[in-house]
Amino acid sequence: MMNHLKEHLQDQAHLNPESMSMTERQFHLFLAHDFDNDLLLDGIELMQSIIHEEGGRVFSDREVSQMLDPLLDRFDTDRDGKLSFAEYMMSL
Ligand SMILES: [Ca+2]
Ligand SMILES: [Ca+2]
Repeated sequence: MMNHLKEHLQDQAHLNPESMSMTERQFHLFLAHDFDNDLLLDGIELMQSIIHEEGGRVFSDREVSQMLDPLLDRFDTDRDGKLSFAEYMMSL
């Protein structure tokens, strides 16, 4: 697990965001929030990405479900409760 993470970060160090396509940048953004590396963003990971965008403010459970439920309802097309990269792309 740690080795995998180190390898991933090493790969990242060689990347130049300036030369990436929009899709590549979005894919790295997606990977940055996929903490368990299963290539799916679950509710917790999505929440982390929303908190990050909102500057780290704390949300109540109610606010969390108000934000996540419509998101998953609209973009989780295969209804597994997680967003794949293809589903995530549609939500941007
Ligand atoms: Ca994940
Ligand atoms: Ca899904």
